[in-house]
Amino acid sequence: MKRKTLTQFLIEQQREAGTLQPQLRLLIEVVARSCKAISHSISKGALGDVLGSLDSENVQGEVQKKLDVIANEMLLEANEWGGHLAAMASEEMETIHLVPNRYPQGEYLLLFDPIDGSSNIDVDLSVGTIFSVLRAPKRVEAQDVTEADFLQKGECQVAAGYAVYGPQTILVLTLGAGVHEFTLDREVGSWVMTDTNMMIPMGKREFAINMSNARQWSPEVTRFINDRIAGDAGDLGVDYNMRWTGSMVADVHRILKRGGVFLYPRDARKAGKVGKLRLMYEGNPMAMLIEQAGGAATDGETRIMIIEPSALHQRVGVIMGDPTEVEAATGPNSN
Ligand code: P6P
Repeated sequence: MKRKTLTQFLIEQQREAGTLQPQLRLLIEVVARSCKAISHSISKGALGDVLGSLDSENVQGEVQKKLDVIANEMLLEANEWGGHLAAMASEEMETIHLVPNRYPQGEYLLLFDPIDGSSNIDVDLSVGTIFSVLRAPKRVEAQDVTEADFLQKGECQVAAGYAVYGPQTILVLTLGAGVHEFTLDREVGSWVMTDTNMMIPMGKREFAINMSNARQWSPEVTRFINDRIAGDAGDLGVDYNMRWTGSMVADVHRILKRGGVFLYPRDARKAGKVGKLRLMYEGNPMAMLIEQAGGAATDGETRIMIIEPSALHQRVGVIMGDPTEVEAATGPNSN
C-alpha cells in the first residue's frame, strides 16, 4: 500500500478533521523542511565543518556547538517570511525573536531547541530538534508580542513535535489528536508516514536516567531506581534494563516506541535550579507527545502540562513515559 506523506496527512487534517488552520499547516511544513536541512548538515560531520564548539555560550551558560547556532539560524530564517508566526523563542537565544516588520505577522508562536543533545554530535550519536507551538494573543494592529505572551502552560500548546537524527531521520508530531511518525525518504526528500496514533507500550521494564547524579536525587527517585537496580533479587522481583543516550529526544523516542520511563529529576545540585531541562521547549512539547501517546509526565510532583511558567528559560524536573512507572517515581500528593 502506498505510504502517506506528511503533506498528504496535513492536507487531510485540514480538510477532513478541520483541526488544522492553514497557518498552522504552513508552520508544520516549514519546520519539517528545516529539520530536513538540519539533518543534511549534521550528516556532513567533519566534512561540512559543522563539528566542534564556538567560543560563545548560550543563555543556559552552555558552550554552543557550531550546529546549535547553524540549526537555530535555519529555523529562524525559514519561519520569518511565511506570515504564520508572530515570534519565536529558542534555547539558543536569550530573548524572543520577533518576525521582522517587513513580513506579515501570523497567529502562532514557535519555540524550539534547535539541537537537543548537541554534545553527541562530535561523537556521531543521535541528536534531535524539539518544537512547541502556541497561539499568539489577539493584538491590535502592529502591536508586538512580548516574552510574557510565550508564558503559557503546556496544555495551551496547539502542536508539538521533534525530529530525531539517528540511523534514520524521523519526525514525530502531534496536533492534539494522536501522535504520528514520519521517516525521511532521502531519495525523494519526502517525510513518509511510518507510524500513526502511536501509544507507549505498557509494562516494559526499562528506565533512562543519568546515574552519576544519584547523590542529588529525592528519596522517591532514589527508592524508585534502587528498586529497579535490585531486579529479581529485590521487592519488585523482576529485572529492569537501563539506557541513557545523552539526548532527551532519542531517549523519549525509544520510550514512545518500546516503553519505559525517562527521568531527569530535579536535584539538589544547584540551589534554585529545579532541574536541568527547560520547561517551555523541552518539558512541555515532550509532555504533550507523551500524554497524547497514553503516557504521563510530571516534574516529580506536578503534571508538567499544568505548570504555570514564570520565565522563558525556566528549568523543570522531568519524569515521563509509562504512567505506572511515572506514578511510582513521582512523590506523594502529586496532581
Ligand atoms: P547529562 C542534552 O544536553 C539534554 O538537555 C537532554 O537532551 C539530555 O537528556 C540531557 O541534557 C543530558 O544531560 O547531564 O546526562 O549530560
